Amino acid sequence: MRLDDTFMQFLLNHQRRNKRSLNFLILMESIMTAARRIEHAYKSGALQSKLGEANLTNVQGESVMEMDLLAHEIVLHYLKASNQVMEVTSEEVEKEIRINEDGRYIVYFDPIDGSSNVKHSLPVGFLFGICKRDLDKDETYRLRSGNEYIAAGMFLIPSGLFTFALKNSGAWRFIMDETGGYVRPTKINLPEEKKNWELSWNVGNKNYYDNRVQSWLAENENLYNFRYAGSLVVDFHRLLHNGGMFLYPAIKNHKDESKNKINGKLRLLYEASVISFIAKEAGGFAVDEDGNDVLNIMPKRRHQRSALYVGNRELVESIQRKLI
Ligand code: AHM
Ligand code: MG
Repeated sequence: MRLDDTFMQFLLNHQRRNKRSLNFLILMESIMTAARRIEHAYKSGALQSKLGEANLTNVQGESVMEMDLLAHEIVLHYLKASNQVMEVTSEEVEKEIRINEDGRYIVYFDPIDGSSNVKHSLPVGFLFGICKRDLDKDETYRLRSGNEYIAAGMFLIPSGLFTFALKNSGAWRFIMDETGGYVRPTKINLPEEKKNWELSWNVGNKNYYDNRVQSWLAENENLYNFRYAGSLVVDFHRLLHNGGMFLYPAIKNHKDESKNKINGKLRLLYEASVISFIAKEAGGFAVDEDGNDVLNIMPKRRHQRSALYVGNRELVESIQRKLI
């Protein structure tokens, strides 16, 4: 019988080695439990007719799926139960949710990333970023930049894969075993070898990208394979294996003005910063529409959007030279 190392063993060793508290383990246990629950709900979603729309729109004016709401409730429930969390921000709720004034952590999450995949039972994600509250002074409840995250992760649902990054310590992949536990830590790095590099972007938007982006694409798009699943977690998961770049640029000059997204589509706190944090720990880099390092962006609004160019440093720096 093969007895694999579990996520909790991995984290316990990390905390001990770095002489850190065990509070973080309690927090992560609640996130792992939530992910297992979401996996189960998603796998049985079609049978239970839970993959439809909730007939609501969210804070961003986008239609909400039943699964978005269910996953949000699951994550919130387990975060509350952990007693470790001061405040959370969820994609599904406009304002912050205060949980425990004495909690050590702040959590930003998107309970279901890639909602348009839900009704087709295609893979989706669950993204989270974790910051520590101000412990040496009164907490000001300010929003944090990606550089202040201490950890971030993404679950690929329902494939049972989990990618987890720890500040200045690297990124790891875990797989779900037959008992539902996440096991077998494997260190991951974006491959430098260009053979399998891919570009990932919504080709349908190409004519509405800034000229600088269109010019970069004209020079580069034929050099690499193209893949796009419509879920950031799925697309970035492929990139972590194969290398390349994911881009969701600003959309300008659309014939239908309501389709313009001058700041891109992805949300900074629980999408762009989370993916950029994981990318950095896997040896990569991420910039926004002006070529700024995404991890340096100080959020002004909770659900602020950002364009995103993320992947192998060489490719991101190449487009950055056009953007700045
Ligand atoms: P969501 O949070 O509503 O699911 O939106 C985020 C998703 C990302 O996962 C994905 O990269 C992007 O939106 C796809 O957008 P588009 O359909 O415009 O290509
Ligand atoms: Mg979402």
